[in-house]
Amino acid sequence: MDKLNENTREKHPVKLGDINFTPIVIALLLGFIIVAIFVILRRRSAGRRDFLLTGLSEAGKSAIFMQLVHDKFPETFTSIKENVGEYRSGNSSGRLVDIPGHYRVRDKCFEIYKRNAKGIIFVVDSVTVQKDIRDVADTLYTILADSATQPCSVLILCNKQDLTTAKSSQVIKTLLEKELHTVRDTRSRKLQSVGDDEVNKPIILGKPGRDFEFAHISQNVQFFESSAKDNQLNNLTDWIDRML
Ligand SMILES: Nc1nc2c(ncn2[C@@H]2O[C@H](COP(=O)(O)OP(=O)(O)OP(=O)(O)O)[C@@H](O)[C@H]2O)c(=O)[nH]1
Ligand SMILES: [Mg+2]
Repeated sequence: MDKLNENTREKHPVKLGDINFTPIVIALLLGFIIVAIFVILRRRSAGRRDFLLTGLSEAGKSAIFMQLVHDKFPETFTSIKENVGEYRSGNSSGRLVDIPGHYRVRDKCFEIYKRNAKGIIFVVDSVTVQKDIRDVADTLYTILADSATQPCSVLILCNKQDLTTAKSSQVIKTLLEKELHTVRDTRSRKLQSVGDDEVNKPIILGKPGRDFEFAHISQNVQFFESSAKDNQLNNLTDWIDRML
C-alpha cells in the first residue's frame, strides 16, 4: 500500500502551482491588520499622557505647577511661555504642562499640547470669578467644544480658597453653567449666520433646547477646591494619580 502511495507521489509530484495560496494570503493579511490596529491603539493611548493646566491669567496655574513639580510656592509672574515638568507619584509619573493664560499665547500653546492631553485642569481664581465670568466661560467653552479634548477628563479647580472672599466650587459651578448657556446661544447663532462648514464643524455643547449642564457633555467634568498657597492640592493630586 505504502509502495503504491510512493509510486503515485513520484508520478504526480505536488507542484507549486497546485497549492491554493488564497487562504494563506488572507490569513497573513488579517494578521497584519490586527497587529497594525493594536500598535496604532497603543500609540494613541500612550501618546495621551499630559495633564494641562489652563485657564485665565492670574488664576494660579504656575503656582500649582511649582508646588506639584518642585514642591515650593515661589513668587510667580505672568507666564509668556509654557512650563513643562514631570509630576511623580510613587512609581508612576505624568507630564504636567502649565499653559500661559494671556490670550495672545494661550490658544497657540494649547493647540500644541491638546492632542496629547489625558487630563485638563482648568484653574479658576475663586475670588475674581464672578467679575470675570464672561471671559472664564468663553475660554472654557472653547476648550470643551474642541474635538481634540473629547476623550479628556476635565477638572475645574477652584483655586485661592485660602482667601475669605473665595466663592465655593458649588457656587462657581452654578455661575459657569449659567454663563456657558449664554456662550452656547451666542456661538450657535453666529454659526447659523456663517453657514455650516461640515469639515471643521465645532461641537455644540450639551443638549439643544435644554439649559446647559456639565452632566450633558461628553467629557467627565469634576469640580474641586484648592489653595496653591497653602499647598492644599490633595484633591488635584488624587485626581491625577487615578489616571497615571
Ligand atoms: N492667596 C493665594 N494666592 C495665590 C494662590 N495661587 C496663586 N496665587 C497668587 O496669584 C498670583 C498669580 O499666580 P500665577 O500662578 O502666576 O498665575 P497664572 O495662572 O500662572 O497666571 P499666568 O501665568 O498669567 O497665566 C500670584 O501672585 C500667586 O502668588 C492661592 O492659592 N492663594
Ligand atoms: Mg503662569
